[in-house]
Amino acid sequence: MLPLRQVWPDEFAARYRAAGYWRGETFPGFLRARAAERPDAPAIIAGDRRWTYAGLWARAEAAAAGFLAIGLRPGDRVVVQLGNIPEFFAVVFGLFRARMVPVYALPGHRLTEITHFLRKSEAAAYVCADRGADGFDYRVLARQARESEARLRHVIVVGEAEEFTPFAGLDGDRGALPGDPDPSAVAFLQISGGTTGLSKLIPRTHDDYIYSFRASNEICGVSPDSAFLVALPAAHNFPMSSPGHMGALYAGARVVLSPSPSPDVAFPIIAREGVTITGLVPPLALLWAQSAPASKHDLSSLKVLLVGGAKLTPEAARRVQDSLPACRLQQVFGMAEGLVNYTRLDDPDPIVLETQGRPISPDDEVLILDDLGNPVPEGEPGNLLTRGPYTIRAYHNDETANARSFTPDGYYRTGDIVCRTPQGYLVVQGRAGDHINRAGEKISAEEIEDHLLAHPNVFDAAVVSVPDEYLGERSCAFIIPRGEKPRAVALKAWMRTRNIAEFKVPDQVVLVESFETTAAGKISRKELRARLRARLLAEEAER
Ligand code: OOB
Repeated sequence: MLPLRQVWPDEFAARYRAAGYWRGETFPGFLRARAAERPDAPAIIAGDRRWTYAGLWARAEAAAAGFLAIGLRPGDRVVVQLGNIPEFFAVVFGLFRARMVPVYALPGHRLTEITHFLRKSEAAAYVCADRGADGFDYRVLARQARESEARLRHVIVVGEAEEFTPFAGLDGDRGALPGDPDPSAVAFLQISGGTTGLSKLIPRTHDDYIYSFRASNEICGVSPDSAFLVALPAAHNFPMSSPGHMGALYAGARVVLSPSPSPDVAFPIIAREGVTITGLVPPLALLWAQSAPASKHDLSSLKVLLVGGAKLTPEAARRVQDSLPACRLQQVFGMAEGLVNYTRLDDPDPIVLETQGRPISPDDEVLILDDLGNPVPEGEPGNLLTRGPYTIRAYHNDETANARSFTPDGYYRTGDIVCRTPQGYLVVQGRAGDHINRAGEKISAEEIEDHLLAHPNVFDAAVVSVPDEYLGERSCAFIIPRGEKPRAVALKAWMRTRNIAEFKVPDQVVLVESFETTAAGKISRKELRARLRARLLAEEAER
């Protein structure tokens, strides 16, 4: 099994420790401490289910002992695919407690993605629910995964387990539990937005990740009296750590789970639980802005609304801020690889509405470079590169991606094009890579093109992003047919049989006779996508 590592050079590690960013805390360590300090305080709330800090810790220890009892070992990786249910927390803290490593899949992922995570992480187990909030039966997926992945030794199911191991029955000898992990060890694997090809695995350490949400708590005003609403999927980095449910648990605050981010589900929960803070992607924030003024639910407890994951335009930001006057909008521009920027709660309106914030840490190093690697003049757009106390230095098990995504001196190439204001705030202008940011879900053009090319009537395919009023961006697949022309609906239906997440199915399909070539011959994929996109936009503008 490949070792899990995330290593900063010694002089950087020493600096981050000396500055007090890395304090030697661990996930099981901080939860045990909170459970001792405030055993009866509510930790997790989901509908009528309420777990106290002591209850959550006891469940995590039972799960940890149970994982060991069925034969899993410290260091094992475990793909976790759970929605916004309390068991998510019992499972992941159980894994942390047993020194195992969660690999965070999203509820929308299907067999293709899950198999990729299982393989890439060399996982020994997969944890899922019997069914998702949308009714999807994960046991069917588990059966298929087990067939193709010999290494997968255990499938653990929350709910009706059928032939698999029921999570509810897990328990074991607490005396067999190991001591707390090394704070500089990898705590979990997060997944990348997948800008090129398949998602990469992001190893985050206890030290680095805990710093990112502890500092976020301060920036977002999270205290023990806060109640954080998890409206986006709990496994996504944004609701996990900005400041997220992990920030809330670190603070001893309440984590309130919503099965859906839609206003009709989330608003009554906000009113009932006195939610004080939450995070949304821009399309949802706009939906909330539309519904809030006429809502019969009392939303006055909500003090901070974080919006990020995709660009929030100044006009949209204004609408969101105006619709919730008692609540402060906070823009957040972050990435699962590390760097997170926030507008600050006391920033004046123009900064909050027009920028995507500034970095968390004084030691976040930010470079804005032209395509040749030279710094751009102040205020000009360029490629954003970064390194710092919670930005990874390498992906797991992916030398090709590492060579492409990191500079020799350890900067991560974010792929984003940004400008920096004189006060150090970043304004996102776009991105260099070919991915589609569909309402915060990142889709790799290359990955979808690969699927399309497997269709017998597709000669060639190019996938591009097009601006979309609601989603921010949607995906459009240009297809050169071969033989019988495939119909758009049929092609989309066929894509669904590829067992991929629904958000990756192209929103639009355009058949063309050929792709452009230049006098010099074939043009690059990147150039081709850019031209096709421009052509589509020009045609749409004419209509
Ligand atoms: C968050 O994380 P990822 O890993 O799903 O996606 C990161 C990418 C960024 O590189 C950027 O391209 C885009 O998402 N992005 C934004 C943005 N926030 C993220 N683009 C424009 N404006 C923003 N405010 O999406 C994520 C992780 C932690 C906190 C927030 C978002």
